[in-house]
Amino acid sequence: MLDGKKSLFSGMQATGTLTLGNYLGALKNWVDFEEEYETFYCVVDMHSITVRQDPAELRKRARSLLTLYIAAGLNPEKNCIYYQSHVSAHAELSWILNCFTYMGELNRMTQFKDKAAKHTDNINAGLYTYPVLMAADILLFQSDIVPVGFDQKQHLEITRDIAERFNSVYGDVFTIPDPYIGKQGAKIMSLQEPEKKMSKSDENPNASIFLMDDTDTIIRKFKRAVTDSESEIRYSEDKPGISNLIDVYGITTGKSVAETEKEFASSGYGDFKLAVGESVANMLKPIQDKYAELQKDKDYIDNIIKVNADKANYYATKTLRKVQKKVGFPERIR
Ligand code: AQP
Repeated sequence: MLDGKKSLFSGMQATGTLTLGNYLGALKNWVDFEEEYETFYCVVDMHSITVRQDPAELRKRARSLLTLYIAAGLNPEKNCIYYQSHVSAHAELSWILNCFTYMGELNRMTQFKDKAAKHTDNINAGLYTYPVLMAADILLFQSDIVPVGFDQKQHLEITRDIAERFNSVYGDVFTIPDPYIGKQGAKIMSLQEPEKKMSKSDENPNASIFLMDDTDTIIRKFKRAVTDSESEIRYSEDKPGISNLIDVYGITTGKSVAETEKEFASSGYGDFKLAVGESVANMLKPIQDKYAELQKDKDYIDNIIKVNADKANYYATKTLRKVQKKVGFPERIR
């Protein structure tokens, strides 16, 4: 709760171009909350450097991601859209929360295990304490809910544990957040390895649909999507490729699994893949057009960055000061 209003935080890393997974699992849901909640949508550039980044590229991607938030429908006057690195309270609270987090808890995090396996030459402490910085992001804004994809559920659980531990020592300092995981699209799978989630940093570009892919590329990637040797369009655990495409088609067209299966009962995989590709391309086109338009207006985006960083700093500092006082840091003399 912030000033008597329910509060929400979410963010994304500027580690690559957003995928259809990021969009359907998280961003698409964000636009529904602006009336009921005080919302904070962050470009988590501090999280991004847990994996080596090219500095110029990171800056470019971060701005592009912030612009994409708006292009996808977030009104920057109603939603606080900002860069994590512009609000130093994220790092300061993260340090304090590190002292309330056990290594045993961090050792269990599957994202750390996955990323450590992928980046064996750079298993840094930041990658290990990533969930603590994420807890700080969320708790700074006294968030009631955090809309994320299914892969982030474990990080939400550790956030709750850290907050409860802190509150049990110092009283009701933090709101305990709940994850908000959409009913559809919570886990979109790779088009090349459908047992694995779609990821923006996947090295195989055919595995992911990027939000800026043009229609031909989208259709080509869906046509090449790995499926199985049968030809029946049926949702089943042993058909992860086709089931993933049925999920995507369902979200983009609003059709249920049964409706999709019926619609394509006498079609082959080729026709179905084409239909999925076309429905995704149609969904993304207006976002791509809006993005292109926004990119031309540098002053408008600069102003959003400035105004919203001030707002985020205001609320974040309020929580941070409270926490600093609780743990025994001396008060500032003005
Ligand atoms: N495949 C997915 N299906 C549904 N939701 C997904 N999300 C990520 N992948 C899928 C959700 O997107 C949001 C952004 O996540 P992030 O940028 O913080 O990092 P991530 O979860 O690690 O996403 P990626 O795409 O896999 O990034 P990289 O490749 O850098 O690790 C989150 O809400 C996430 O749940």
